[in-house]
Amino acid sequence: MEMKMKRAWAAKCIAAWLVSSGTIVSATAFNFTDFSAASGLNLVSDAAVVGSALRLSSSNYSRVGGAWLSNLVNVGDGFTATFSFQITDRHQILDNGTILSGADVASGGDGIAFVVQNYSVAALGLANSGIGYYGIPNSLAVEFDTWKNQKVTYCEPNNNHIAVQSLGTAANRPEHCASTDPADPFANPNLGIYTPSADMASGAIYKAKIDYKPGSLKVFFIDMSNPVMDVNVNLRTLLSLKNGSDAFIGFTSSTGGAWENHDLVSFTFSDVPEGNKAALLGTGLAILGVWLYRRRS
Ligand SMILES: [Ca+2]
Ligand SMILES: [Ca+2]
Repeated sequence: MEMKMKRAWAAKCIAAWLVSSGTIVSATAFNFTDFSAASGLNLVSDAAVVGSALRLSSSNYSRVGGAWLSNLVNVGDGFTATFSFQITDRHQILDNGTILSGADVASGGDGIAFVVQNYSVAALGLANSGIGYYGIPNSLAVEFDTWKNQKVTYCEPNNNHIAVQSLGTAANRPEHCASTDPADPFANPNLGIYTPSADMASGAIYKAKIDYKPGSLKVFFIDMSNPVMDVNVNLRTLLSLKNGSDAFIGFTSSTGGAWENHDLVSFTFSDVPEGNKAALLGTGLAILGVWLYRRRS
């Protein structure tokens, strides 16, 4: 066998082994370094491209918007989604009607959510406290919440928290505890909650990452090496996924009686989670090493 053919054969063997081993079944990747060309995204309601950013909801009273990858993606075997966001131009209306802006605003609202759902490519939940995911059935949301809702059953810790929320195939909800109100009963939708030290609505650009493998959904914020949460969840059993593995992924956002711009600055997605990529590379290099060793000897 000639050297070129041998190399091609070896590459095919490695690729075939990786696929048959289940280490990698497919590789779907999206990379939005900015949103000046937001093709492949389905924008809903208030969401719009503004400059090079994707403004999920604008700095106006009670808005709601969403953006979804136009096609279903494989989430069942794991994925990594990395994104950055910027929240600016906070406002707040007082009970007497006075509108505060700039440094007078203690807190804008209501935040941004990364959402996995198998409901609709045009899915959108409620504005105000709902961050755009409240009411979306068959979904899991990672909210970046910038407004403390006062209703006691919301169990909001503060105006600056990250939380993982799901009620399985039922309509999602933003509360962080189970309601004891018999007129408003629901199971506890909160799967994990964390308060970062950085003010998420400071106007700075913040980076976040969701790294999921069955049994482990890790949330990273600012520090891309150490997760702020690691939630034990299996999307295949929690949700009803298309063909057992597929869902829509995207973002939702809302404002209410306090408002601000919620801009998505960048977004990358791969249906091969980072851990598997490292294992994939290591295994591929090991096989290549063995093949090269045998060829030389
Ligand atoms: Ca919340
Ligand atoms: Ca809130």
